[in-house]
Amino acid sequence: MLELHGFAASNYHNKVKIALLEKEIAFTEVLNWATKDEATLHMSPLGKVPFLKTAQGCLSESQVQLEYLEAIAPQHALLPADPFAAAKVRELCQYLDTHLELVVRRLYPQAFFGQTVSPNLIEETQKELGRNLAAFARLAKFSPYVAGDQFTLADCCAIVHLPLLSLATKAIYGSDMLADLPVRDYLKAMGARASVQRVNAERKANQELMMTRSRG
Ligand SMILES: N[C@@H](CCC(=O)N[C@@H](CS)C(=O)NCC(=O)O)C(=O)O
Repeated sequence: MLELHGFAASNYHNKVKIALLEKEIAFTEVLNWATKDEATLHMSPLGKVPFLKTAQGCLSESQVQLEYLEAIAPQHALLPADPFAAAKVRELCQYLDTHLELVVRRLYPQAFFGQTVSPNLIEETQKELGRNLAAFARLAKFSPYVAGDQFTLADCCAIVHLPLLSLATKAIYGSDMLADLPVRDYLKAMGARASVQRVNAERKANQELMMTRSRG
């Protein structure tokens, strides 16, 4: 059986977990806090989570894992059959992961972990996010799914990244940089899905465990 290694408070872990649940693929979760021990680096060379352990070996990088799941289990397709429409979904995934999440991630130490981020970086990040969000807004459909009328891999990314973008920008800039997009309604609708309900419940439990760990 497939093993998903990581922790349930991680947005990238949850991106893959939503896809596994939506596709009804059997899997077990193995807790790994993104440690850098030799055994983990053997499975995920940067020590990042999630990584997926298969009968043939391990795969790091969440997007690679989603593509693998789509290839081995075509049921409950998360990519449209039309090659161009599928490429548009992949384009949205890349905007969400690379141009939004990876940029806003610089703010997490201050927004969520009581550390500080340099004022220069805070200013630079605001400019970059402004530009990248305007670009994302040109691609995102929210009708009702992020790529259009089908639940896709892009929703697996949007459901886990957009709440962090709202929270972090509110904490650092005093206003939600996603406020002009229909993100709240979108997330509310996605929150009705069984996959998302399970992921959110397990995320909350794992966040509490994280707090206990950091105190101890
Ligand atoms: N590009 C990676 C990003 C994964 C990632 O950044 N995971 C975080 C947890 S949310 C992590 O492992 N952080 C620890 C580290 O970067 O060493 C992916 O898509 O899987």
